[in-house]
Amino acid sequence: MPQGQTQFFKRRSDSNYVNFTRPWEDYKNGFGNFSETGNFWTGLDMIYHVTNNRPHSMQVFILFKEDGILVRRWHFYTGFKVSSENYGYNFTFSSSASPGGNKNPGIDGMSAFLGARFSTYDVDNDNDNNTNCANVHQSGWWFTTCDGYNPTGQPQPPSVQYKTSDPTQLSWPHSLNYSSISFGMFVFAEKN
Ligand SMILES: [Ca+2]
Repeated sequence: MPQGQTQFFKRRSDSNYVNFTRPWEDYKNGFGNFSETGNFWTGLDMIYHVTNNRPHSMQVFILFKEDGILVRRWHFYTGFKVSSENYGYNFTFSSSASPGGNKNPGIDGMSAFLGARFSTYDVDNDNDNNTNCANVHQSGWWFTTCDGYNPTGQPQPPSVQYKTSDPTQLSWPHSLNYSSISFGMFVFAEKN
């Protein structure tokens, strides 16, 4: 891993199952298997400190199975910063872009969550007054409404090609509505 790079989180379907239906304290402090291939969440406090210490960019990667072929797609965010717990760990960024080079472009899914406070099943900060969307999605995220995407949700096995209406399913926007097999984020220090 290049210097100054921090894995934020990764969720993938494999036998190394890690539960993401977790309380606030776990999303704050981190959990899971931090090996190279693991399922883990680094912790919002850590990402807050890292991204406020110096400017960072953030990369999202999503693995889809598209007509039988595994395709990893990317989207990039510059000036990515997570606020402290007092502000619900809401995040900002200065710009977003598709990757250059040989990386496949992915759709910007983060803008929909801009300004939202983080939510878990025991801390409801979403915009739905009647429902805890983290409970509906069985995960933790900067949820706004309960019918949106669920990046920390349950990954689908490669045999499931298209996204269903199951709100617990890992999901990220795709123009052809493919289901997500794996999702991850990492942050890295920007060059001065
Ligand atoms: Ca709610």
